[in-house]
Amino acid sequence: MPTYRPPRIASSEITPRDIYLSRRNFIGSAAGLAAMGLSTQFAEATALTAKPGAYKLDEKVTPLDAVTSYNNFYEFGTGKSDPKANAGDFKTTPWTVKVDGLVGKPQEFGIEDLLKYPLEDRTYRMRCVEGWSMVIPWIGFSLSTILDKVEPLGSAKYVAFETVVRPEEMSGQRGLFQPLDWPYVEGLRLDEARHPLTILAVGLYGETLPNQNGAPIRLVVPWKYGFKGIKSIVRISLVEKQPETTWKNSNAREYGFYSNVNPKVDHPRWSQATEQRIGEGGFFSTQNRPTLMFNGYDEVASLYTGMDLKANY
Ligand SMILES: Nc1nc2c(c(=O)[nH]1)N[C@H]1C(S)=C(S)[C@@H](COP(=O)(O)O)O[C@H]1N2
Ligand SMILES: [Mo]
Repeated sequence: MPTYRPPRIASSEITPRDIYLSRRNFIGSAAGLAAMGLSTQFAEATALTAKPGAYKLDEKVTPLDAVTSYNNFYEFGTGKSDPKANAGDFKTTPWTVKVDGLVGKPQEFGIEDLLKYPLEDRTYRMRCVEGWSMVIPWIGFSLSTILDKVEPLGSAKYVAFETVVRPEEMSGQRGLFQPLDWPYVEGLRLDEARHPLTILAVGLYGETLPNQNGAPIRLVVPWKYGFKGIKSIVRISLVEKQPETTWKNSNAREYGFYSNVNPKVDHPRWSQATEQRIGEGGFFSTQNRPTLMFNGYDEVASLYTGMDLKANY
């Protein structure tokens, strides 16, 4: 695992959230922000209106600061603080998501249209395969909303996802050391993709996604390890065979296709029985909670009836 380095904080990032929010209300323009010495990226954060989701969680949400400063997004570097430090100039408009493959009506969706979908607040427990967890108030809509629009054919059995490749803007995609093959790819079985818990997130904490969290649109599958939640998606394809996935390609012994959170199946190099909830007891406290089967989302168990979840890790 990459070791933790203290965040390199740009001056544009030290504006407290409340000041930023109040300024945003009366400074409409990027020019105005630039005049105040603030990065224009702040001009792009937009408030989103979401109705309360069906999935309320009675757990303390992770502080916004931790959600946006302790990330995995290897396109911007392998350190936890790299995404926040390096994703500021990533351009998330214009943006389109192509949905193709085994569908009756392939379509390209503009992000501006996707942001108009009826959005829901989906506060989910999230668990990284590395052993840390957060509770994140996502804003998004069911992935099945989009799947319905393109009309999957009977032959479609899986959904494949792809992240943008843009070395000009993504520092982790430049240089000699390439930690992963690009594009970052992920996949779900069609029934997992259609499960009502599976969402495409476009925001968190009431606003559009920060770049480091996968702007402008990313997958969230709360009963699976965090790496299934592919960020900055440009393509979704309906396919017949189990698609390739980045971490399985990188190390198939350690990372499988399913990657359901499972306290009984250890990672070859560490236990998965417990986890460290970020923001509780400090970043460096020992793992402080038992990990729950399916991350506590028992309602997905029926998707795996009759499957050996040790063999299908
Ligand atoms: N494209 C892309 N998506 C990605 C990753 C990545 O490196 N690249 N990291 C994954 C991992 S390991 C985790 S734990 C989550 C972290 O999401 P968060 O930063 O929003 O908490 O993003 C996932 N999605
Ligand atoms: Mo992760």
